[in-house]
Amino acid sequence: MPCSLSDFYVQLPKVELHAHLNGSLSPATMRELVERKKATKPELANFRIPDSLEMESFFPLFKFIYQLTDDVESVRIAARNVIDEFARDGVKYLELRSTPRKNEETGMTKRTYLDAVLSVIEEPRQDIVVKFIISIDRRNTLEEAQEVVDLALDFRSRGIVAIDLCGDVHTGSFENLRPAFERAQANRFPVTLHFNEIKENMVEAPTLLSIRPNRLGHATYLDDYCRKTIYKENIPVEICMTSNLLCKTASTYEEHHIRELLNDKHPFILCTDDKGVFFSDLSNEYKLAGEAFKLTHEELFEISLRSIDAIFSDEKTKNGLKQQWFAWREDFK
Ligand code: 6MZ
Repeated sequence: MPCSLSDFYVQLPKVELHAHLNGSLSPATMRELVERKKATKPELANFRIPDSLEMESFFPLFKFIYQLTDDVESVRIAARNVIDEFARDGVKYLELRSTPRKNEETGMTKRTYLDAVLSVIEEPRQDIVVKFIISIDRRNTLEEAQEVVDLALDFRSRGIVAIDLCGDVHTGSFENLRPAFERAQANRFPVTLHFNEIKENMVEAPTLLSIRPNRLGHATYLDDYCRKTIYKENIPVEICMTSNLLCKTASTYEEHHIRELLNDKHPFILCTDDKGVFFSDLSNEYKLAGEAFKLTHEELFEISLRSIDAIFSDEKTKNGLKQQWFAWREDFK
């Protein structure tokens, strides 16, 4: 596919399937929210996202970010800005994810948090389709995880399409939370799990795979058993290259574990993870993958097109998106 445009990566229609709401706040949104909070929390103005991270320093960052989104109006602003930014970056279908949070001072409950995000997702727009994945945090107790499933059931008709397991890779255990995931599955919710993001997580891989997840996040470290199972069950992998590089679970883009998936033609989806914290939009992730693996524009188009098969939506939505992709390719020739 010839391309004379320098912004091919932005123009390329894309789907984003692994984006944490609070990790996706751009610097501009953070500034806007700091401004809203300046009367009550002036110290927030001094915070800067560091440009060098480790897994250990990554999760504590959210202690700061969560102070910016501790009331429903801020959550609404955050969600709207994040969706606008993805749309401007050429994302046509987005599955945004988040763990509902409460704050006693502002009166925000998990329910009003979720309502705030979903009310933004429901705003009619032509440029992007947005769905929501509700996240269970590894730090959650089983009771809290079941509360997330209750919320998913109550709010299902407002665009909740799946359940996710996320959170600090050094804490918690999936085994404790398993009954909540099984209940979600019994209620026909697909499941995506953060999987083997660090080597130490590999011990729980057989348990995670035993619930037959529909997608996996990262899947950075794969032993023979994991690779065979994932390939046999054809489980798509949500790939977040910059996130892995900055958190130092991949040493270079060229050596990123997407290389094996590409060679083995296993389905994967390029995603951002936390575009605000990692300063990388989805168009940039496509550019980085293209450069690292010498992919042509046609190959990148195919990667984007194939990602549609992994979305948590019905065949009609998938077919509609594919038509949109083909129409774009015709225009672009
Ligand atoms: C695991 C991650 C993550 O839910 O408050 N999160 N969990 N691995 C990662 N890789 C780097 N990046 C983000 O968004 C922020 C939350 O998403 C999870 C963490 O639980 C973080 O607190 P929400 O919108």
